[in-house]
Formats: sequence, structure tokens, C-alpha cells
Amino acid sequence: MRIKTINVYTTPLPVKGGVYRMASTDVQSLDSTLVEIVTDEGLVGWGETCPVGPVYQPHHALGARAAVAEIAPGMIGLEVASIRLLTKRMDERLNGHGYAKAALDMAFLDLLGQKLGVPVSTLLGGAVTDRVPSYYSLIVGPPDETARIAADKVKAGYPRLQIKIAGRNLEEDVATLHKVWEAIGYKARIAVDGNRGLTVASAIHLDRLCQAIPFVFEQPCNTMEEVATLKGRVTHPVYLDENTEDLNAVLRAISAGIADGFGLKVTRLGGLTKMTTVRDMCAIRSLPHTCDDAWGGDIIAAACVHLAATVEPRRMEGAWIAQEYIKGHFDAKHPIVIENGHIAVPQRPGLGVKPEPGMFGQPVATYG
Ligand code: 0XW
Ligand code: MG
Repeated sequence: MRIKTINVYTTPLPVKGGVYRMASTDVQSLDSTLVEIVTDEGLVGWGETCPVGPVYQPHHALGARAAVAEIAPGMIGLEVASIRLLTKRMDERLNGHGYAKAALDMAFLDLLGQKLGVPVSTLLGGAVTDRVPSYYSLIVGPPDETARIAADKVKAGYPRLQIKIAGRNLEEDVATLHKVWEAIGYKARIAVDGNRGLTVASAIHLDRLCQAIPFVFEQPCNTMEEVATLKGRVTHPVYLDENTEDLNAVLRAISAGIADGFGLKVTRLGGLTKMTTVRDMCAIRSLPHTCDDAWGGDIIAAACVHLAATVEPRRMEGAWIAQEYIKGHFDAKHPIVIENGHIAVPQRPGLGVKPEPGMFGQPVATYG
């Protein structure tokens, strides 16, 4: 089965509720890039990449499409059999830009899964569960309202909540965490996400002022070096998210003992295939992690869930998908949905989701 054509589409994903607020940035609508790979046998595979705006990490929507333009012409005519060879070819066409390669990697796996009649989770090593936990991400907000939403989401079945902080005064962040803890107690695990927005000094203050609350501290400061200085000075476990820019960054963090766990993004790490290496490195050191992406529709959601299904449950922190912040689905028949804070792993061949025909309009680029 050979690659005949690669079509690229875009679709806007407006944020349900108007705004998604993090320490460094507010986003209102995201620009998703979809790749559709058509083979000589008529099978069609889909991939997606959707940065959560241009400042969350060094990714942006136009960059993704420019990178696909560099890579895609060199992929036409290649056999979809060895994903390793396809990955190698992508790396020979363009250095870096893993977040664009991730969309193509997803589509290759979708095609191979369909061809072999197995779900993508099987190609990634095999599912250990048919249902993965998710977590709810609460945006930076006033203490009482955040605590109210937290209680609602625990009632809705979420086993874990992520509370966004930073980008405002310390007092409000501390009050928010105390109110959330009073509202939910041990009913859900808590991650406190600074999204790189705290100085080392404020991270240390926040840690002391919230000592009795059992949370993990996600990406409190901007750089890995700043986060490294927290070791021994804070009592909460520290997870890295944005700093895990590629496989080597994860290896550095693990070998330096900087991180107690990770918030991981499939596209940031260059796709599902490369992320299996990170999954396995984390397994060696018993490090928990998420299987998320920054944003995206059902294609990315399916990718995150397939990978999450292959992670040992005690280390699976959850698969975050953007569903709670997006209206509708790409695939109305087989949408990826959160039920009771968990997501069923698609059992159909490939990714198990197919966008409705024509829903993205005309391709913005076609190769082949
Ligand atoms: C909660 N997320 C997975 C979604 C947004 O992209 C931010 C991200 C995070 O944990 O930083
Ligand atoms: Mg995070």
C-alpha cells in the first residue's frame, strides 16, 4: 500500500465558553491542521495537529502547514508498512518540527491499522485497558468559582483535576487552591499547573502556603533550569510539561532527577511513534505521566486515547482531550467522548474515527 496523495485541511475550533485562560496566554479559537493521506489501495488515513495558540510552546498553526509542505512531497509513493522507515524519511526531509510530523505519523498509523485490521493501540504495543481516565482542566479563575466548578467536575466522575494558576497575585492562587481542597478533598487527585508562569521565589512561597494540600506541581517555572532549583526546596512533587520539547529533553529531565512525572503532549514529542519511547523511559523509572495534546478535535483525541491505553494504569495520569471546550465532533457516529471522567478506547481498525466527508471544505494544499 503506497501513499498516493496528501491533502491538508484547516478548521477553526472556537473555545466553548469564550476563552481558555492560562498564565501566559488567553485563547479564544484554535486553528487545527488536518492531514488526509490517500493510498493507491483507496484507504484513507487522518492526522491532526493543533497548537493552543502561538505562545504556549514554540509551535504555531502556519508553522505546522509550512513544515508539512517541506515533508509531504517526499512521502509520495512510499510504502505504508514500516512506520520506522516513514519516520526516518520525515526526519531526512526536515529537521525538528515534530508537531507537524506528528500529524503525518498519526495518519500512517491510522492507515496501517486499517490495512491490518487492528486498532492503533495494538500498533503501539497493545492496550492494557479498554477505558482510560481523563482529567478536567480548570482555567485561571476566581477562587470561589474555581472551587464550584471543581466540585461539579468531581461529581461528573473526573478522577483528577488540573487547576491553572499564575499570571496574577500569589494571594489569589493560594486562596484558589485552599478553596478547591475544601470543596473536593481526597475525592480527586489535583495537579496545579503554573504553565511556566511563576518565578522560583513565588513557586517556593506557594508550596509553603499550601503545604497540607496533596497536589503535584506542574511546570511551575519557565525553564528546566529554574524548575531544577526547586529540588529539595519544595515539598510537592514536580511535573514537567512545556519543557518536554523533545525526547532528549525528557531524557535530560529523567537523568537529572528533575521531574517526578510529566504532562506529555503527543504532537510536541513528534507523534505517537516517538512518544512510545518516552512512555517506555517513564516506565523504567516508574514516572507517572499524562497522554494529552495541547488542543484538537476527534483525531488528536483518538491518538491520545490509543497511547494512554498502552500505559500501565498506575502510571497513567490521564488523557486530556479538548472535548469539554469544543462544540460538536468530527465524527458524529464514533466520537471520542468523556463519560464519567473516562474515555472508551476505540476498538475499530486504525484510529477509529473518520471526519464527516467534506466537513473541512477544500484542501488548503494537496501533494501528489
Ligand atoms: C491542559 N492542557 C493539556 C490543555 C492546554 O493545552 C494546556 C495543557 C496543559 O496542561 O498545560
Ligand atoms: Mg500543563
